[in-house]
Amino acid sequence: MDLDAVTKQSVLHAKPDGLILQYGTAGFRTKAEHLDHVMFRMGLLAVLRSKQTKSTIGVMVTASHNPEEDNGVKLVDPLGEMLAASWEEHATCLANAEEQHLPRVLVDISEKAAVDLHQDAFVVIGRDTRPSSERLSQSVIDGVTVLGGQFYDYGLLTTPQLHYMVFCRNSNGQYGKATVEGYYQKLSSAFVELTKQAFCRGDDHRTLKVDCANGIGALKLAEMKHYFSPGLSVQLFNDGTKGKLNHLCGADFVKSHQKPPQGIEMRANERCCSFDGDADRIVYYYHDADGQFHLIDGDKIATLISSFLKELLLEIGDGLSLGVVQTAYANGSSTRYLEEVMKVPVYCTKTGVKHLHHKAQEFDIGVYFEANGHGTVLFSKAAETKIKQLAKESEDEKRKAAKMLENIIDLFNQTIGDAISDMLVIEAILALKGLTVQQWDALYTDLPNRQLKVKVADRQVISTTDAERQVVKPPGLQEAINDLVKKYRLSRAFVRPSGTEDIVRVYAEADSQENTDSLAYEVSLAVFQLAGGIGERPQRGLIIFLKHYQNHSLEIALLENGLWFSSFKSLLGKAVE
Ligand code: 16G
Ligand code: MG
Repeated sequence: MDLDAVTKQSVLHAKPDGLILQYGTAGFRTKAEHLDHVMFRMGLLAVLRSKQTKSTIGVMVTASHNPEEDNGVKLVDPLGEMLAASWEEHATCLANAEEQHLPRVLVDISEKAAVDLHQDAFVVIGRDTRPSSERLSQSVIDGVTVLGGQFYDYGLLTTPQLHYMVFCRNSNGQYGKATVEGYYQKLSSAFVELTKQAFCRGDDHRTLKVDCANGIGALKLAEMKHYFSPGLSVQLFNDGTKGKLNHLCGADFVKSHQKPPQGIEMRANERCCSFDGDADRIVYYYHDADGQFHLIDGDKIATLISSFLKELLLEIGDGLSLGVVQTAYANGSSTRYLEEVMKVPVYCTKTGVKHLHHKAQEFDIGVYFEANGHGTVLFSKAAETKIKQLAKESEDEKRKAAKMLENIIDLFNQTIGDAISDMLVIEAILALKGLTVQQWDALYTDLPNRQLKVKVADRQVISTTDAERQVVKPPGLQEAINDLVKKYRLSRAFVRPSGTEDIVRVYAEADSQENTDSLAYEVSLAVFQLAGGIGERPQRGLIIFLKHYQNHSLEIALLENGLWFSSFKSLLGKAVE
């Protein structure tokens, strides 16, 4: 390591005094103007990780669904997975080292992680469409080159595409060709093969409206759509030509506000979906004939996919295990449906893709989805081999099912949740099963739920256990939550410190929206009182304004904890007309 060269270069990417950042759930994320030194240092770290693993490492510059002014960075490990936890600590140390300590921290990491400094290093880089991303990815490149690493800059990519590239390179092309073209071809040919029978029938499942959050998903889907048309024709909205990234659109907006994005033309019963800013999340939705909005989130996506896979597994009859992994945010109705109706084992992990991903690896076939629409399906090597063999050797029906599974394996991006890949899987299943979006939605009815945020002086005073469903500290908070939950039917509530924002998140569900909102409010208040709340105390929902809405009903918007949430249409309905 030429530490003098590092010191010289680092001055050009100086760390602002006193700035402390943490490699969180999805890497570093903050205002773009504070990230130059972090990018340079993540270039350095990627070289060390590459030398240590003797593999290609990825660096993605993105802040996903955050506002356009933010940015972020995360490292991708050799199998296309998120960076190993022990290296997250190294990342945090390196990012926070004062200028003069940088060489020592680099040496420390190399020693602790037993990095062979003579080994070659190769790093691949991708970035989203934020105005700051190009400059910041150049800082990553500066870090890589000053430590003598080789690199390939893919330029604009979705996050899942970068994960795919890393795995392709480290599997010597076995997973696919490490080019954007290779990605389009792999997914599209699996989709076309899988849907052959359905699309011959000429049903009307063929158009889908996609809200691209004014992000990278729009560019990539526009390039890719010719590969899978005419089987499926996608119509892009919020493609970045006019609007601002993630502003009033995208999967995160739709999920958290439970309403459609701006900038999309929805007709009754039309199937629509939204990607987030870096295209690793997807949610579906539609308006019914009465103008009511229906959200189909990650839980329902997991249910659709698991039931399809379970049917195919029964047909091939080979005893392969199927498991579903969720987080505490999964709607109680989805868990009940999966366990009691579908008889599929369900597991709960902490929030964050890496936790779900690792749990899902324990099954022959592991389906994982967060309610927010992030997820994929993992197939073990043994399952893949078995399925491939059955697709060649077995008889008729069995072979047909095995062939479908074979194509599904190729259609999923197994490195990480991928909005484009998930969209194609969902479209294929709906077409093959002849299901409308309403029929899919009707699998079960979501319990009313509410998420709130509480500001506290230090969110780390809250620690949790049992996959974030129980509070351990501060004392008395869990008991208070238990007492509040007991007051309502079908109720559940939990709180956890956010990994991406300086707040505590509160989740509640119960038998009615009114009860859910009361429970969420009461739990917020308990957090405020017992965990050092700051600023304004949580307030019960206030009716802020009433206005006429389509077909003479009323829209009532509520403000709670300073946050706008939900519009209840027809709440007063005809009574006021
Ligand atoms: C990150 C995670 C996402 C998680 C979210 C939780 C990845 C790639 N992304 O966006 O999975 O749901 O954080 O945010 O891991 P929170 O901790 O602020 O609730
Ligand atoms: Mg994202």
